[in-house]
Amino acid sequence: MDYQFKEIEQKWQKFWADNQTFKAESNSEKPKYYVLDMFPYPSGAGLHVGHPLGYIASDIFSRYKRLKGFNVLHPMGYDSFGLPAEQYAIQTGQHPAITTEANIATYRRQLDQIGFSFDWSREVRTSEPSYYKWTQWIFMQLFNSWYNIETDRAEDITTLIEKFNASGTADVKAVCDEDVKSFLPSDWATFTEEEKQIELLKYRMTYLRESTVNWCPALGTVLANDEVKDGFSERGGFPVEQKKMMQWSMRITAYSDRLLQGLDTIDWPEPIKEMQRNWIGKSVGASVRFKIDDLRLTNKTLDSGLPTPDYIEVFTTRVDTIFGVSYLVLAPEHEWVAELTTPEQKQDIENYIAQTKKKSELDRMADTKTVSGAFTGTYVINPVSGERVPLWIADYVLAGYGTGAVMGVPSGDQRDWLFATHFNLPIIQILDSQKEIEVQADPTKEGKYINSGFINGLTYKEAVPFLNNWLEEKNVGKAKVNFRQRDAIFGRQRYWGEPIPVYFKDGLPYLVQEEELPLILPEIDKYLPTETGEPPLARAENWVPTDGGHYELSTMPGWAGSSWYWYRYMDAENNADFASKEAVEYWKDVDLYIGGSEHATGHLLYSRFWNKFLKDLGYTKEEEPFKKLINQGMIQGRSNFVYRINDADGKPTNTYVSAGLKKEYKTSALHVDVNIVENDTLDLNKFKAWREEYANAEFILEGGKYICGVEVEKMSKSKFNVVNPDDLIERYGADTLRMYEMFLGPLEQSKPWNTNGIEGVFKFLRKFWRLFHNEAWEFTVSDAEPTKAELKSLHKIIKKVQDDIERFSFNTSVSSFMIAVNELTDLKCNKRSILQDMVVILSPYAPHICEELWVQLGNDAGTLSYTAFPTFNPEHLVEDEFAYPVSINGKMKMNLNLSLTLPQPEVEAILMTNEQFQKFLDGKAPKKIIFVKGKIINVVV
Ligand code: ANZ
Repeated sequence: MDYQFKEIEQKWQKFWADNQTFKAESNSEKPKYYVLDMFPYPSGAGLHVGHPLGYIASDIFSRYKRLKGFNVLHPMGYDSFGLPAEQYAIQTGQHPAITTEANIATYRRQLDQIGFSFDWSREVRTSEPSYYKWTQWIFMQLFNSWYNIETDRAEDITTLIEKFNASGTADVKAVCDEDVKSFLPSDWATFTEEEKQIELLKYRMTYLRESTVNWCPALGTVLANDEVKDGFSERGGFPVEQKKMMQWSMRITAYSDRLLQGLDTIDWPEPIKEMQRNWIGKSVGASVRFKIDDLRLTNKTLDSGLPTPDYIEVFTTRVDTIFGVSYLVLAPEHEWVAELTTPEQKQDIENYIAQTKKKSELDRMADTKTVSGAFTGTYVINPVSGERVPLWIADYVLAGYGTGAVMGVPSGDQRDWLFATHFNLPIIQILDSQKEIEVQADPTKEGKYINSGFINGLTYKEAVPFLNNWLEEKNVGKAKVNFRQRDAIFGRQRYWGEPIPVYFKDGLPYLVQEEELPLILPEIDKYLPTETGEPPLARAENWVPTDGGHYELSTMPGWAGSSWYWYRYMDAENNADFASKEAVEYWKDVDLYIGGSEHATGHLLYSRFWNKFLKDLGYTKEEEPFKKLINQGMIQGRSNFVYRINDADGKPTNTYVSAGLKKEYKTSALHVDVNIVENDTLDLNKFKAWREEYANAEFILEGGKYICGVEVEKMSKSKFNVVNPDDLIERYGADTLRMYEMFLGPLEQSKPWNTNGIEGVFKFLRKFWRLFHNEAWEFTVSDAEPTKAELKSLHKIIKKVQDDIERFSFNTSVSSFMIAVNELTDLKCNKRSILQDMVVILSPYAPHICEELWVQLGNDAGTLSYTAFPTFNPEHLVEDEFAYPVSINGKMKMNLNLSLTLPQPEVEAILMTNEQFQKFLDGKAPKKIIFVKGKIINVVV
């Protein structure tokens, strides 16, 4: 029979499903291998050809590893909470669960068609209560934990309470809020339960904090930064305000250092590691306190309830420049600005603050040229030099970084230099090697300090530790490490997410009882905030905690469910645990993770954080969750265009000119649906039928054809360049699609989709099928011994594919398969022993056709998934003949083809009977014949 891909593919997909062929064993003697794909958000649009790229690669690897004797876990699921389903619900009233269910069904159908070897018995959906029960459970563990700096790990909150009982805050070293109290054990004993809870909340790994959010009153919701453009909502264009709200936060900063260190132990793409390093942003420097001079405001408390400040603390990475400080700057939002402004300067400062409110933080960071600021009227004292310097505010200082205050060193920093020059502030030269003011000086290359009091004559390396010690001794500062990373906000005022398992009583948060989990997302009538601006969950009726009070109304953010899902796959059905101890011990971590790079500082950072946390509490084993990561490139769209001719007035006509002739006309390029174009040739009838406006279109053709223009763009509906895998599978089959997607180029590279070459891959598979069939398409293989040439072809491809897959170079194997099949076709090879091994080698790429041939070869029991990958034998690649250069008295005379197995006496015998050689000898007898096997024959006469 000819290659009937449709029947074959359906048959094997059914076989795999019926027999649960890819179900990973929970207990196995085999070594484990865990291959994970980033699970998809099931959107309404379904899959396009770009989506499966990574899945195909991971599937090839999984199938290969099974053949190599591993117990492979290769699961799939859905990240099914999220905004699109909720937006759709708002517009249509359709419950997001229903939309989600329908979308998942489409995804599943599409995934099944591609023939993935997923273990569907372990499927997870983050929006299912049986799953989010454990997301909520992890939240509870976080709430019940604190970070102990001494042990450098998260611990149960009870160990903190024990410390409070035993010695108060004296030996507590924690990552916690800044406003924690200092107290003695006797104080703690007198705290009311409420006071204790307030204090403990400042230490918990998840805690409530007032944070600024983008609030859009018209939409009644909080928006993410990327949903806001220039102060307006991206959707609808409504004004967005900054609003302070109490929000749940995750103390990810406790792990900043471990998140950095871990990067050195994992095999991830360097750019992703670098993005995480920058995001965490570790800076080694010092904090220094500048005393406020002329303190007019004694014995007063600020509106915020804090006592009047008597110093400003700055964070600097260049404490060595402290003698060059000529002013201090606060961020305009700094909490003490109003208090520290003198009456004379009040107007200036207020005007300036009003002006900066218009700029976003990003704009402020990006702008390195504009100089602006205002003087508070107040002065501070440099603790090291004793100099009195003015205190300014300026928007180049960000409130959220360091201490929100900097010391201005015009001779050390470009920005400070601009600022000082603009406002006529002194510039103090501090290094002897500076001929003029050298901005952004590299301290390690610079000379010795001058005008710098007691560090005069020291170098940078000497000055920094010296100053740090000095500051600490005098209690005016100390060495400090600062991180750019902030704690992560953990909550949004939306419906379609995990309810946070917390209720409030008397204004304080309490966890629900563990037995109450999952705390089910309640039904509501409308998916919008209430009229008073409360989140949608406020609409839920009869949703009241057993203890009274009210439940938390925000839900978890999109990243909650995906921050631990790889553990659930290890033991997806467990009702008593997020995964059993045994399962976690066996599967440990993900060996290979494939997914997009857009998750660099989101999912991939949060997952590492939760992983470390779960390990600290002893629930899991590994410090890092994903040993190796590969980012697959984006598949871009390949758009096609038609060229509509415009008349002399620029008005559109109804005539379309082929791309090669368009220069002669005035035209407009219009996107045309790539599905009615083949090899860049437009199907004219389909075009006319495509849209009403083209029904009467006329064409100017070249060579009888209409050739379309081409451009590479993002794959998107609006560009009519979306290629759907379903159509290609219908036409060529999944095996062709799988191989073709790999053939497009290196996995990590972004590349345009181009269907033009798919035919070639299809032909290859048909040619492969042909090897097993005679002219009449009857299955015929021979049991004869393979020839040397056949064995050589086979072993070449065994080695190549093995090496390629181990290097994750999937594209290069495809062309090697083609070469091998061509060679075997030329050799007219239909030997069972060769073809059977070929079937196994090709099966990770094109599993359906290979399964079918495997059975036809007589392996009646079915699937080849667990057979062994053929062993490479280098002997078959060894060349058995060699063209020996023959030289006489050191001069090369001729070549002689000889078997490499021949020993010297035989070589000599053959040589002496060779006519050509006899001619060169010219009657002389050789005195000596030097023979080096596989290299040379040297004759001395
Ligand atoms: C004095 C100085 C002299 C500085 C010098 C630099 C060079 P990174 O590496 O990013 O941590 N800074 C501190 N807090 C700031 C804030 N909230 N907004 C804007 N700038 C801030 O850089 C830390 C340096 O950035 C600090 O060291 C401080 O300027 C500034 F020759 O202090 B430096």
